Amino acid sequence: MESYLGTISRAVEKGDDKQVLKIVRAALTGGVPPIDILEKGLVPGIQALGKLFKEGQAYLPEILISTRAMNRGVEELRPYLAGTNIYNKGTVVLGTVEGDLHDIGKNLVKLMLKSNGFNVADLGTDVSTESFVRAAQEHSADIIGMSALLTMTMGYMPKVTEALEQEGLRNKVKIMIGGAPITREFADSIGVEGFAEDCASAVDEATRLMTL
Ligand code: B1M
Repeated sequence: MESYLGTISRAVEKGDDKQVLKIVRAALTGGVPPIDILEKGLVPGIQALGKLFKEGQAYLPEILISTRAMNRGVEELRPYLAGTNIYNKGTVVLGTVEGDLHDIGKNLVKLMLKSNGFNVADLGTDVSTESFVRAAQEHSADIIGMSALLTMTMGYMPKVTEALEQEGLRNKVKIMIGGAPITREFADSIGVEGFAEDCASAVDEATRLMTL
Protein backbone atom coordinates (compact mmCIF):
# COMPACT_ATOMS: atom_id res chain seq x y z
CA MET A 1 0.00 0.00 0.00
CA GLU A 2 2.78 2.42 0.98
CA SER A 3 4.48 1.91 -2.37
CA TYR A 4 1.28 2.76 -4.26
CA LEU A 5 0.79 5.94 -2.23
CA GLY A 6 4.40 7.11 -2.46
CA THR A 7 4.41 6.49 -6.20
CA ILE A 8 1.18 8.47 -6.62
CA SER A 9 2.62 11.40 -4.60
CA ARG A 10 5.79 11.49 -6.66
CA ALA A 11 3.83 11.24 -9.93
CA VAL A 12 1.63 14.21 -8.90
CA GLU A 13 4.69 16.21 -7.88
CA LYS A 14 6.29 15.46 -11.27
CA GLY A 15 3.06 16.22 -13.10
CA ASP A 16 2.95 12.78 -14.72
CA ASP A 17 -0.80 12.41 -15.30
CA LYS A 18 -0.55 9.06 -17.12
CA GLN A 19 1.38 7.55 -14.22
CA VAL A 20 -1.08 9.05 -11.70
CA LEU A 21 -4.02 7.46 -13.49
CA LYS A 22 -2.24 4.12 -13.86
CA ILE A 23 -1.23 3.84 -10.20
CA VAL A 24 -4.54 5.16 -8.85
CA ARG A 25 -6.32 2.44 -10.86
CA ALA A 26 -3.82 -0.18 -9.66
CA ALA A 27 -4.25 0.95 -6.05
CA LEU A 28 -8.05 0.73 -6.33
CA THR A 29 -7.78 -2.76 -7.80
CA GLY A 30 -5.30 -3.65 -5.07
CA GLY A 31 -7.86 -2.70 -2.40
CA VAL A 32 -6.36 0.57 -1.14
CA PRO A 33 -9.20 2.67 0.36
CA PRO A 34 -10.05 5.59 -1.98
CA ILE A 35 -9.78 8.08 0.87
CA ASP A 36 -6.21 6.92 1.57
CA ILE A 37 -5.36 7.27 -2.12
CA LEU A 38 -6.63 10.84 -1.88
CA GLU A 39 -5.25 11.94 1.46
CA LYS A 40 -2.02 9.92 1.61
CA GLY A 41 -1.21 9.81 -2.11
CA LEU A 42 -2.58 12.66 -4.22
CA VAL A 43 -2.75 15.44 -1.62
CA PRO A 44 0.83 15.06 -0.28
CA GLY A 45 2.04 15.22 -3.90
CA ILE A 46 0.44 18.57 -4.64
CA GLN A 47 1.42 19.85 -1.17
CA ALA A 48 5.05 18.97 -1.80
CA LEU A 49 4.95 20.94 -5.03
CA GLY A 50 3.14 23.83 -3.33
CA LYS A 51 5.97 23.97 -0.80
CA LEU A 52 8.60 24.06 -3.56
CA PHE A 53 6.60 26.83 -5.27
CA LYS A 54 6.54 28.90 -2.08
CA GLU A 55 10.31 28.45 -1.71
CA GLY A 56 10.87 29.57 -5.29
CA GLN A 57 12.05 26.13 -6.39
CA ALA A 58 9.06 25.40 -8.64
CA TYR A 59 7.20 27.64 -11.06
CA LEU A 60 3.71 28.20 -12.40
CA PRO A 61 3.93 25.81 -15.39
CA GLU A 62 4.84 23.00 -13.00
CA ILE A 63 1.89 23.91 -10.77
CA LEU A 64 -0.43 23.79 -13.77
CA ILE A 65 0.91 20.44 -14.98
CA SER A 66 0.80 18.87 -11.52
CA THR A 67 -2.67 20.23 -10.87
CA ARG A 68 -3.85 18.57 -14.07
CA ALA A 69 -2.24 15.29 -12.97
CA MET A 70 -3.80 15.62 -9.52
CA ASN A 71 -7.21 16.26 -11.06
CA ARG A 72 -6.94 13.16 -13.27
CA GLY A 73 -6.49 11.15 -10.07
CA VAL A 74 -9.28 12.97 -8.25
CA GLU A 75 -11.69 12.39 -11.14
CA GLU A 76 -10.88 8.66 -11.06
CA LEU A 77 -11.68 8.60 -7.33
CA ARG A 78 -14.73 10.84 -7.44
CA PRO A 79 -17.31 8.03 -7.97
CA TYR A 80 -15.91 6.20 -4.95
CA LEU A 81 -15.97 9.31 -2.77
CA ALA A 82 -19.29 10.70 -3.99
CA GLY A 83 -21.86 11.09 -1.26
CA THR A 84 -19.38 10.53 1.55
CA ASN A 85 -18.86 14.26 1.94
CA ILE A 86 -15.32 13.38 2.98
CA TYR A 87 -13.91 15.31 0.09
CA ASN A 88 -15.42 18.65 0.96
CA LYS A 89 -13.45 20.91 3.23
CA GLY A 90 -15.80 23.82 2.60
CA THR A 91 -17.46 25.84 -0.15
CA VAL A 92 -15.65 28.78 -1.71
CA VAL A 93 -17.42 31.27 -3.99
CA LEU A 94 -14.61 32.64 -6.15
CA GLY A 95 -14.38 35.42 -8.70
CA THR A 96 -12.37 38.28 -10.16
CA VAL A 97 -13.93 41.56 -9.07
CA GLU A 98 -15.96 43.97 -11.19
CA GLY A 99 -14.07 45.71 -13.99
CA ASP A 100 -11.25 43.18 -13.92
CA LEU A 101 -10.75 40.55 -16.63
CA HIS A 102 -7.56 38.91 -15.33
CA ASP A 103 -8.25 35.29 -14.50
CA ILE A 104 -5.03 33.29 -14.81
CA GLY A 105 -4.20 33.62 -11.11
CA LYS A 106 -7.80 33.14 -10.03
CA ASN A 107 -8.00 29.94 -12.09
CA LEU A 108 -4.86 28.63 -10.43
CA VAL A 109 -6.33 29.36 -7.01
CA LYS A 110 -9.46 27.47 -8.07
CA LEU A 111 -7.47 24.48 -9.28
CA MET A 112 -5.43 24.33 -6.09
CA LEU A 113 -8.48 24.69 -3.84
CA LYS A 114 -10.37 22.00 -5.75
CA SER A 115 -7.36 19.70 -5.75
CA ASN A 116 -7.14 20.11 -2.00
CA GLY A 117 -10.73 19.23 -1.22
CA PHE A 118 -12.69 22.48 -1.43
CA ASN A 119 -15.93 22.81 -3.35
CA VAL A 120 -15.50 25.88 -5.59
CA ALA A 121 -18.22 27.92 -7.29
CA ASP A 122 -16.35 29.95 -9.88
CA LEU A 123 -18.19 33.11 -10.92
CA GLY A 124 -15.59 34.04 -13.53
CA THR A 125 -14.34 37.57 -14.13
CA ASP A 126 -15.88 41.05 -13.90
CA VAL A 127 -18.12 39.83 -11.07
CA SER A 128 -20.50 42.43 -9.68
CA THR A 129 -21.04 43.02 -5.98
CA GLU A 130 -24.62 41.74 -6.34
CA SER A 131 -23.40 38.51 -7.98
CA PHE A 132 -21.02 37.80 -5.09
CA VAL A 133 -23.81 38.36 -2.58
CA ARG A 134 -26.33 36.27 -4.52
CA ALA A 135 -23.83 33.42 -4.96
CA ALA A 136 -22.94 33.50 -1.26
CA GLN A 137 -26.60 32.82 -0.49
CA GLU A 138 -27.21 30.31 -3.30
CA HIS A 139 -24.16 28.19 -2.49
CA SER A 140 -24.26 28.64 1.31
CA ALA A 141 -20.64 29.76 0.97
CA ASP A 142 -18.15 29.32 3.77
CA ILE A 143 -15.63 31.59 2.06
CA ILE A 144 -15.91 34.38 -0.51
CA GLY A 145 -12.70 34.56 -2.54
CA MET A 146 -11.98 37.71 -4.52
CA SER A 147 -9.14 38.27 -6.97
CA ALA A 148 -8.01 41.63 -8.39
CA LEU A 149 -5.03 42.44 -10.61
CA LEU A 150 -5.63 46.13 -11.14
CA THR A 151 -5.14 48.84 -8.53
CA MET A 152 -8.23 50.40 -10.09
CA THR A 153 -10.43 47.39 -9.24
CA MET A 154 -9.16 46.66 -5.72
CA GLY A 155 -11.73 49.18 -4.49
CA TYR A 156 -14.55 46.73 -5.28
CA MET A 157 -13.37 44.42 -2.52
CA PRO A 158 -14.59 46.59 0.40
CA LYS A 159 -17.82 47.19 -1.55
CA VAL A 160 -18.52 43.44 -1.59
CA THR A 161 -17.64 43.24 2.11
CA GLU A 162 -20.09 46.05 2.91
CA ALA A 163 -22.84 44.49 0.77
CA LEU A 164 -22.43 41.14 2.57
CA GLU A 165 -22.70 43.04 5.85
CA GLN A 166 -25.88 44.80 4.71
CA GLU A 167 -27.46 41.48 3.69
CA GLY A 168 -26.70 40.06 7.15
CA LEU A 169 -24.26 37.51 5.70
CA ARG A 170 -20.99 38.83 7.03
CA ASN A 171 -21.00 36.65 10.16
CA LYS A 172 -21.73 33.57 8.04
CA VAL A 173 -18.87 33.87 5.57
CA LYS A 174 -15.15 34.47 5.76
CA ILE A 175 -13.53 36.55 3.03
CA MET A 176 -10.20 35.82 1.34
CA ILE A 177 -8.60 38.17 -1.17
CA GLY A 178 -5.57 38.02 -3.43
CA GLY A 179 -3.97 39.21 -6.65
CA ALA A 180 -0.74 40.98 -7.54
CA PRO A 181 -1.53 44.41 -5.99
CA ILE A 182 -3.15 42.96 -2.84
CA THR A 183 -1.28 42.90 0.47
CA ARG A 184 -2.02 41.69 3.97
CA GLU A 185 -2.08 45.37 5.05
CA PHE A 186 -4.81 46.08 2.49
CA ALA A 187 -6.78 43.04 3.69
CA ASP A 188 -6.51 44.28 7.28
CA SER A 189 -7.49 47.80 6.29
CA ILE A 190 -10.77 46.62 4.74
CA GLY A 191 -11.49 44.18 7.56
CA VAL A 192 -11.29 40.84 5.74
CA GLU A 193 -9.90 37.77 7.47
CA GLY A 194 -8.04 36.12 4.64
CA PHE A 195 -5.22 37.04 2.28
CA ALA A 196 -2.95 34.84 0.19
CA GLU A 197 0.03 35.82 -1.90
CA ASP A 198 -0.12 32.81 -4.22
CA CYS A 199 -2.25 29.79 -5.09
CA ALA A 200 -0.39 27.44 -2.75
CA SER A 201 -0.81 29.81 0.22
CA ALA A 202 -4.47 30.20 -0.75
CA VAL A 203 -5.04 26.56 0.23
CA ASP A 204 -3.38 27.07 3.63
CA GLU A 205 -5.30 30.29 4.16
CA ALA A 206 -8.68 28.78 3.21
CA THR A 207 -7.97 25.84 5.51
CA ARG A 208 -7.17 28.29 8.33
CA LEU A 209 -10.34 30.30 7.67
CA MET A 210 -12.44 27.14 8.02
CA THR A 211 -11.18 26.78 11.60
CA LEU A 212 -12.11 30.35 12.65
CO1 B1M B 1 -3.08 43.10 -17.59
N1 B1M B 1 -2.24 44.29 -16.30
N2 B1M B 1 -4.23 44.58 -18.19
N3 B1M B 1 -3.73 41.84 -18.90
N4 B1M B 1 -1.69 41.98 -17.09
C1 B1M B 1 -1.27 43.69 -15.40
C2 B1M B 1 -1.94 43.19 -14.12
C3 B1M B 1 -0.28 44.91 -15.13
C4 B1M B 1 0.48 44.81 -13.80
C5 B1M B 1 0.69 45.05 -16.33
C6 B1M B 1 1.62 46.23 -16.19
O1 B1M B 1 1.25 47.34 -16.38
N5 B1M B 1 2.84 45.97 -15.80
C7 B1M B 1 -1.26 46.11 -15.22
C8 B1M B 1 -1.94 46.52 -13.91
C9 B1M B 1 -1.37 47.77 -13.33
C10 B1M B 1 -2.07 48.06 -12.05
O2 B1M B 1 -3.21 48.44 -12.03
N6 B1M B 1 -1.36 47.83 -10.94
C11 B1M B 1 -2.25 45.60 -16.24
C12 B1M B 1 -3.09 46.44 -17.03
C13 B1M B 1 -2.90 47.93 -16.85
C14 B1M B 1 -4.05 45.93 -17.92
C15 B1M B 1 -4.99 46.70 -18.81
C16 B1M B 1 -5.65 47.94 -18.18
C17 B1M B 1 -4.21 47.07 -20.07
C18 B1M B 1 -4.95 47.94 -21.05
O3 B1M B 1 -5.91 47.50 -21.61
N7 B1M B 1 -4.49 49.15 -21.14
C19 B1M B 1 -6.06 45.64 -19.19
C20 B1M B 1 -7.20 45.61 -18.18
C21 B1M B 1 -8.28 44.70 -18.63
C22 B1M B 1 -9.27 44.50 -17.51
O4 B1M B 1 -9.05 43.68 -16.66
N8 B1M B 1 -10.35 45.27 -17.52
C23 B1M B 1 -5.23 44.39 -19.07
C24 B1M B 1 -5.48 43.26 -19.83
C25 B1M B 1 -4.74 42.08 -19.76
C26 B1M B 1 -4.95 40.89 -20.67
C27 B1M B 1 -6.41 40.64 -21.03
C28 B1M B 1 -4.17 41.13 -21.94
C29 B1M B 1 -4.23 39.75 -19.90
C30 B1M B 1 -5.17 38.98 -18.97
C31 B1M B 1 -5.52 37.61 -19.52
C32 B1M B 1 -6.23 36.80 -18.49
O5 B1M B 1 -6.04 36.87 -17.29
N9 B1M B 1 -7.07 35.93 -19.01
C33 B1M B 1 -3.29 40.55 -19.02
C34 B1M B 1 -2.15 39.99 -18.39
C35 B1M B 1 -1.83 38.56 -18.76
C36 B1M B 1 -1.36 40.72 -17.48
C37 B1M B 1 -0.03 40.34 -16.83
C38 B1M B 1 1.02 40.40 -17.92
C39 B1M B 1 0.04 38.97 -16.20
C40 B1M B 1 -1.03 38.70 -15.13
C41 B1M B 1 -0.98 37.25 -14.75
O6 B1M B 1 -1.76 36.45 -15.23
N10 B1M B 1 0.01 36.87 -13.90
C42 B1M B 1 0.15 41.45 -15.73
C43 B1M B 1 1.59 41.88 -15.55
C44 B1M B 1 2.30 41.00 -14.57
O7 B1M B 1 1.75 40.54 -13.60
N11 B1M B 1 3.56 40.82 -14.81
C45 B1M B 1 -0.85 42.46 -16.11
C46 B1M B 1 0.24 35.47 -13.54
C47 B1M B 1 -0.73 35.06 -12.44
C48 B1M B 1 -0.51 33.59 -12.13
O8 B1M B 1 -0.42 35.81 -11.29
O9 B1M B 1 -2.69 36.87 -11.29
O10 B1M B 1 -0.87 37.62 -9.67
P1 B1M B 1 -1.53 36.56 -10.44
O11 B1M B 1 -2.08 35.43 -9.44
C49 B1M B 1 -1.31 34.87 -8.39
C50 B1M B 1 -1.41 35.63 -7.07
O12 B1M B 1 -1.66 37.00 -7.23
C51 B1M B 1 -2.44 34.90 -6.29
O13 B1M B 1 -2.29 33.55 -6.72
C52 B1M B 1 -1.98 33.55 -8.12
C53 B1M B 1 -1.14 32.34 -8.44
O14 B1M B 1 -0.05 32.20 -7.59
N12 B1M B 1 -3.85 35.23 -6.39
C54 B1M B 1 -4.71 34.98 -5.36
C55 B1M B 1 -4.56 35.74 -7.41
N13 B1M B 1 -5.84 35.84 -7.08
C56 B1M B 1 -5.98 35.36 -5.84
C57 B1M B 1 -7.10 35.20 -5.04
C58 B1M B 1 -6.93 34.67 -3.76
C59 B1M B 1 -5.67 34.32 -3.30
C60 B1M B 1 -4.54 34.47 -4.09
O15 B1M B 1 -7.95 34.47 -2.91
C61 B1M B 1 -9.26 34.58 -3.36
